[in-house]
Amino acid sequence: MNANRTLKALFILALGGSLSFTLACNRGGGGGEEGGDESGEGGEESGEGGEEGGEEGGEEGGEEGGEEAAAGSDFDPLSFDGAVSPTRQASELGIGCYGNIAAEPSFTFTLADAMRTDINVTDGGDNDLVMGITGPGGFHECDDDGGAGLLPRIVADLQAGEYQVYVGNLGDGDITFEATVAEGPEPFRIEDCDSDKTITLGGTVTEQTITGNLTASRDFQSTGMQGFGSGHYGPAPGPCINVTAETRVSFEVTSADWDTVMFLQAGDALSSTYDDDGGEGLLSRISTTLSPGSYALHIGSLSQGNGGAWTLTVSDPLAGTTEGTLDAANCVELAPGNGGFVLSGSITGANDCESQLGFWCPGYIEAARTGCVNITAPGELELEVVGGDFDTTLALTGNNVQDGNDDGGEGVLSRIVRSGVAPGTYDFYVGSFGEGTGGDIEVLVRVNE
Ligand SMILES: [Ca+2]
Ligand SMILES: [Ca+2]
Ligand SMILES: [Ca+2]
Repeated sequence: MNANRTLKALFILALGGSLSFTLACNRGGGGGEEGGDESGEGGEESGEGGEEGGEEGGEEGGEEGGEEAAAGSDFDPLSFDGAVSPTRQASELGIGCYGNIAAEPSFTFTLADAMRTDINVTDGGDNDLVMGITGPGGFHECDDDGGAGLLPRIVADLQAGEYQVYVGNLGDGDITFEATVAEGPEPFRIEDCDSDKTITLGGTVTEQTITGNLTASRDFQSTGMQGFGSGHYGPAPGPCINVTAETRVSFEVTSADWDTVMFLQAGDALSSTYDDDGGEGLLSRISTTLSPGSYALHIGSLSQGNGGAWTLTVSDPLAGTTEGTLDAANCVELAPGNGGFVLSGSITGANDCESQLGFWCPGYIEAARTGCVNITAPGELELEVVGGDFDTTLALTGNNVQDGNDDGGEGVLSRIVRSGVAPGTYDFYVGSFGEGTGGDIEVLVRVNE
């Protein structure tokens, strides 16, 4: 039973907020954790784990409040059950929390060490349960339907400390529940990528499409990089990417009927890239320059429970373009399918963009436009800073269009894509996020069908 790793998990059974029982639970052994009960006022549990252990029958070695669970692969799942009479909105816990919960936590648990934690709740019935968890440092996370059916599930990388779990009802009726707290699934490993979908890049890119299927993204699989690559990924790994020479490449989800996210996993978080809506609508796109090495690409869902068929287009983002020079005095003529241009020049950001142009745009720009495009037929206008070693910004104006962007391109570079752009003349301004800074830039201008 490993008493030296006993978790003191206090369990609050709140009935109408006026009566509660505090139960001590042991980790280990599975099932039957609930010891005797003691009545008390709600809210006393915080920070007082295990006091008056003598009253908590049925537990072993649980008297020492300081005992906590050990993290690691030998973590034994914890079980809880209870009832909740919702009295307040879960939104009081923080952003992203829905439904109704009780005043007090449904149960609490303490982690001795950081651990990827998997919390599941069920009522064995038809209620649309929700769950929220709060913890050290103002941590909170909530879920509605991340588990099976309408049940919530939270998988999170939790640091050591005490956590309060609130089980609730998306509606407002009383509920009973059973819950488990276990070690979460392993993070993605690059070497587990889908070798049947290997993308090999050797300096140049031949356009290709790859199809796949995100099955049941409610089977949440964290990317394993906390606060990074957020989303809900399926149990199946994404394509392998094998880079043999530095390559500029674009990965774009060109077909999916849900709000995709995409995570390009490199060996560490700094080298990895995440995108939500860089593609068309809510679809994802990552345009980047990859150094030789192994990568994995994960296509997931921003929301839990979504999924289905996806199509990924892999291409050279600059394919078919013609090199040119940025010229504020003359407009570049663009038509759908003419390939577009990569224009070179330099800027120094002096004037606040929003003040100068009169609409929202980030950073600092020059008094004169950086360049201009004359579109001769309707299409999708693509404007992207594809070269620059500083934090660029971008503004587009003309013909009833006003748009700004900071980091829509690669890294801190900028990108604006607008579909259904009418023929006419448009000015663009490349700026610098920092006042008075700048440097050499390359700007892609293109109109797509
Ligand atoms: Ca739910
Ligand atoms: Ca998205
Ligand atoms: Ca930027």
